[in-house]
Amino acid sequence: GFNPATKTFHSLRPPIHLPQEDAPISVVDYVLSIRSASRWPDSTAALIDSATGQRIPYSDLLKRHKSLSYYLQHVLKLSRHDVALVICPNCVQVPILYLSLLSIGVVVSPGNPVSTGSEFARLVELSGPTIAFATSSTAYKLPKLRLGTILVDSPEFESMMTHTFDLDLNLGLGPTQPSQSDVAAILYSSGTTGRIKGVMLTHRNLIGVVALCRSSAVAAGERASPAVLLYTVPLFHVFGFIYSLKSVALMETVVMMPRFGLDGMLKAVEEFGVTDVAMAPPVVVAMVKPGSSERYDLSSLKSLVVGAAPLGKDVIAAFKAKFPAVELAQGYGLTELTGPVSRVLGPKESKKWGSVGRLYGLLEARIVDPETQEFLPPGKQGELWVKGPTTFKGYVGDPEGTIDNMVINEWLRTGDLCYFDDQGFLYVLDRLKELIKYNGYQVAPAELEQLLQSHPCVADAAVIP
Ligand code: AYL
Repeated sequence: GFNPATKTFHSLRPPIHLPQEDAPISVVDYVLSIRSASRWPDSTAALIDSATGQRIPYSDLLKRHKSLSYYLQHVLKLSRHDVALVICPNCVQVPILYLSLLSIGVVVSPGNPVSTGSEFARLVELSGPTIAFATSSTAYKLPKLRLGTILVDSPEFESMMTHTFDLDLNLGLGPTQPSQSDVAAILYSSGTTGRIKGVMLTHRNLIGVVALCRSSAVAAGERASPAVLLYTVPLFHVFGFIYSLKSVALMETVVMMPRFGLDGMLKAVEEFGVTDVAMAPPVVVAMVKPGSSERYDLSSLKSLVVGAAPLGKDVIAAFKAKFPAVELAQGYGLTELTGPVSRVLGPKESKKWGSVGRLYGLLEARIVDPETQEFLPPGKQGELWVKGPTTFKGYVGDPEGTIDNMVINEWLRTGDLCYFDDQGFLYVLDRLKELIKYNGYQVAPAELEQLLQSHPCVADAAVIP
């Protein structure tokens, strides 16, 4: 709701309670504490590899996580504040690796596996990792690090996860126990100004985001069986990164696709009874093209969570016509806010076509006139500012002091042109910096892209000034 006195939009979702800020817990402690309250049995599949059909139940995931954490800490001697690069395509080993590194306070720094050698050199320069985890197809591009590179698709890694170290010793974490204010992850984003930046997220940020993901799962109601999620989003990007944590917290089954392709995705939906798919808009655009999906049985699908870029109204209309039983839930977020900011929740809200939904609990927002800096009421367009416990800690290095410009009195300037309607639904028009000036008018590239995408012969489109 909008408070006219403070000119602030408050979340209309139920309040969310976070652990005490000074409690010495990591995001993994938090995830596992939620998990243990779940009503699903530990035989539930945690991870399925869509290529090989390998299935790892939760009981096994926990054993692997414990074993790997022990190895990282006591054999490799990794400890709190060390940085580990993770350069892997989506695969079942990665979520287990994330949990293990995070639980011993090692900073996880995942990069895009298709980056070039010089791009990796830049990541290394930015975040100073001591070790890298990669696959045999990506390792050759990495510079040499102090502790080298470990291949997650090797038999050695498999035995690090499955070797029964004497876990009963219960050595405890000692000095490696992270505190919530520790940096947990460095994600890379080119942000609004082109050059790649390392976005530092703390355990507190990640705890906040897992809590808000859980709250929307609670609000959506209990399911008769565990959700089966397919990630088409990469695990190195904030969307996939936080999903890999929230899925464990909610005991979802995650179907991992190493290489994205539309047919592979649809086949996996049919084969594994996928209920939810996390994706970016181009996948929705591809799904609605005639002839793209008719050959598959997609009856298990309940919802698509679509975020990370604008989704055209025509695409939404075409999707609803073609898949009337599937909920199309748009979400909006950004790396600097640890991902999710708003989402559409449930069939009622999804009637608000084109909206990216309502603010998650824990968050407040303002719409600010870019010229006068005035705070605007519902219905008026301006830059979206957001405040909450998921605001990032800063950029690594940051010699230009970018964050001073971006976070003002705890309010994060998103750089997005948005408005709220009078029921608290958020609409994203475009990125302020990308607006095209044409004859003095502001033209949103997203609007032109949507028009082009609506043509049946156009697969996808990007518009630049
Ligand atoms: P970054 N509609 C329009 N633009 C969007 C949307 C959307 N639904 N979502 C993100 N953007 C744009 O850091 C917007 O300009 O994170 C925003 O500033 O790669 C920028 O993308 C941020 O890009 C979720 C839901 C994660 C969304 C995300 C988005 C992550 C994109 C988790 O649950």
